[in-house]
Parts: sequence; C-alpha cells; structure tokens
Amino acid sequence: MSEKLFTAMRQAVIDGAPETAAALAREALESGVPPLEAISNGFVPGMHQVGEQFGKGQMFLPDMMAAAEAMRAAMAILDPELRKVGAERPTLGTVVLGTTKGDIHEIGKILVGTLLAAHGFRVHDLGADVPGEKFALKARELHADIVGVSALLTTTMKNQRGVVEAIDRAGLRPRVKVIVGGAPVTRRWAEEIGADGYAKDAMSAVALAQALMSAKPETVAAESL
Ligand code: B12
Repeated sequence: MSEKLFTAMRQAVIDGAPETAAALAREALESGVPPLEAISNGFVPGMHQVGEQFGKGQMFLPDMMAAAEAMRAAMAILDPELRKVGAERPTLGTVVLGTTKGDIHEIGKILVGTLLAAHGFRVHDLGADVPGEKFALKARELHADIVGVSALLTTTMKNQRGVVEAIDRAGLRPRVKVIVGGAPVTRRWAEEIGADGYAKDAMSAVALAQALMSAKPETVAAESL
C-alpha cells in the first residue's frame, strides 16, 4: 500500500505536479503513513531523480523548478504534522539555520529545520543566500547554541568556511557550534573548514545537534553516531 503511494509521490515530483503532490501528502496522513516516511521514501527520491536527469541534460531548469514546487506543496501539508510533536517538548537549544551566500536551494535546509523543531529545538531560519556576517549577528542576538549552514552547489560550499570564520571573528565559538550539510558536503570538508559537525540528512542533523548539546567538545560526525 505505502509502496504504491511512495511511487506516486516520486512521480508527482518528477512531473512537477504540486496539486497531485499535495493530494498524496494528505492521503498519506489519512492512511497513517508517518510524515517523515512520506518525505524520505516518497518525495525526496523524486527530487534525487530530477537532479540526476538534470545532470545528464535530460531535464532542464524549468523542470527542476516545477519539481521543487511539487515538493514544497507536499511539505506544506506534512510540515505542521512533523512540528506537532516538538511543540510538546522542552526546548533543547536554539539553532540559527540558513543556506550560504550565492545559493538559493532551501528544501533540504527547511526539512532540517522542521525536524530540529520537531525534536525540541528552537529554530530561526534565515532563508537562502545568507552572508556569513548575518549568521553571526543572528547567533549573537538569539544566544544561539548551534549555527547550521546548508550548501547545495560545489561553488557555494566554500562560503561555509566564511560562516565558520564569521562566527570565530564574532568571538562566538566555542560556545556556538557550527554544523554544515547539503548534497555535496562531506565530513572531510566539515573538518577541513573547522566546522563542529556534519550530517548527511535531516535525521542525522537532529542526532548531531543533540550530541553537541550534550557538550561534546570535539568534531562530531553524525554518520558515525
Ligand atoms: C530542487 C533543485 C533546485 C531548485 C531549488 C528550489 C529551492 N528553493 O530549494 C532550483 C530550480 C531553484 C535550482 C536551481 C539551481 N540548481 Co539545483 N537542484 C535541485 C535538486 C534537483 C534537488 C535539491 C533538493 O531539494 N533536494 C532534496 C533535499 C531534501 O535534499 P538536500 O537538499 O540534499 O538536503 C538534505 C541533506 O543534504 C541535508 N542537509 C541539507 N542542508 C543541510 C544543512 C545542515 C546544517 C545539515 C546538518 C544538513 C543539511 O539534510 C537534507 C534533508 O535530508 C538538486 C539535485 C540533488 N540531487 O540535490 C539540484 C542541484 C543541487 N542543482 C544544481 C544546479 C547546477 C542548479 C543551478 C546552478 C542551475 C542553473 N543552471 O541555474 C541553480 C542554482 C541557483 C543558485 N544560485 O543557487 C546542481 C548542482 C551541481 C553542483 N555540484 O554544484 C544539482 C546537484 C543538479 C545536478 N545534478 O546538476 N535547483
């Protein structure tokens, strides 16, 4: 039953069909499919397929934009369900989140924020195309515990280093931890730029943030948690 639904979700993203995607998200909730499963097993694989086809020149920018619209329509339905749990939990810490300068990819970062909120973190999302100084200013203003920086392009990954440096310049570390992620980002890259941690997906980001809040001083890689 779920498999059929997941296949339809994948296809709705590939087709760039927001209404179908939203209807499938509703159907998942009505039939008791956990929202995170709908996202991870249904919609996200569709995004990956679109990315692959774009990479091979079999899909074009408008197709990728339509796919993103479909994904957003599904998230609009599933997001509040994911957040409900978090509202009942005590606050674990404050996270300032954003996509790095020059990069407008947001979907993965929004998902990370949603899951962090669902697990009791207070999340402030700065949006996309955010310069390092802005991360630092907001982290200071909110007394943030963690700054999370997303990058989806190999060309914008280097700006994650700029965020680490901005946080250092503002004198916020080691109290404020910087974590990085995004499709091209690796644990090795996180270490190279002096970040405090890396996570490959939203659930690992939650595990990483929880581990950092337990005051582990060294670089933590969620992959190995
Ligand atoms: C959707 C999409 C778009 C949408 C973005 C819409 C939006 N508002 O977000 C649009 C159409 C706007 C777009 C534009 C472009 N895109 Co694009 N896009 C994608 C696509 C298909 C999916 C990305 C996505 O949403 N994935 C789903 C989410 C759930 O996964 P995720 O982002 O990886 O996030 C997860 C993890 O990485 C992690 N994570 C993410 N952030 C963070 C942060 C922290 C702190 C942590 C711990 C973890 C974490 O957790 C997330 C949840 O599990 C990817 C393909 C791909 N496979 O990634 C290409 C892709 C990223 N895009 C690409 C390109 C080239 C572009 C353009 C340059 C195209 C162009 N010619 O204009 C522009 C860039 C414009 C810019 N300056 O940013 C390339 C990048 C190539 C490269 N290596 O640099 C890709 C890989 C496609 C490809 N195969 O070529 N894109």
